[in-house]
Amino acid sequence: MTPPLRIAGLHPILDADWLENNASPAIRAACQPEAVARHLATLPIPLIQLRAKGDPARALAFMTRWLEALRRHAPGVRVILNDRVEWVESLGADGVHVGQGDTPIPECRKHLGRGRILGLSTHTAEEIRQAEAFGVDYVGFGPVFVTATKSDTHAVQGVATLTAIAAQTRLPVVAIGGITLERLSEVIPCGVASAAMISALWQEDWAWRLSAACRLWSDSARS
Ligand code: TZP
Ligand code: MG
Repeated sequence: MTPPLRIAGLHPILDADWLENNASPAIRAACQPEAVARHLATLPIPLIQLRAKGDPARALAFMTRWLEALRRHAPGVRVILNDRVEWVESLGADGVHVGQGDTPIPECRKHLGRGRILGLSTHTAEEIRQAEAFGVDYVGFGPVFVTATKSDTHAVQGVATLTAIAAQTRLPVVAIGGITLERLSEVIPCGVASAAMISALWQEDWAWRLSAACRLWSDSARS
């Protein structure tokens, strides 16, 4: 039987550009797959996304390395790939997250079958309506705040738009873009299922940051 789709909570993205190029040497040294995977296994994190733009050989090496560590040390965490739907089967990933200009959704679904997760980046209410018709499992929406991690982003949406979008759609919404631990406290009350984070998570003290972000989610669920 297909396991129920659990995506609620923190949605960490392991981004090759950040982890291998942009972060400081100290951060790069600190963010090692085995240690990260072991810590993830102790947290209520349902899924993690691997993102590697550019050179396919480098992207494949990055995704393979992280997937191996995650499968070995955090087998309960589902792993989805950004863009690379064609590698989901061969790498044994749990799904894919695509953007508006990537492999079309019907084609992705054909690759994935029903049991795997399919997420789509959206930036407008119209794109979300289309996503509902396509039958994706969740929509990413953003950038909520200014971000330096992705240069070709759409206009900043803000929390008021995020709240309106989350109220309008039956799909789980994953907020993304410029979300720090402080801002996570503003994003969670917007009615989103999840929040994706890159640069504010993967710092030297990533273990503390992951735990703190999870605490914010669980505190909000209790209140
Ligand atoms: N898509 C929209 S904004 C963004 C992506 C991949 C980057 C998010 O990174 P950060 O560091 O959490 O702002
Ligand atoms: Mg993409």
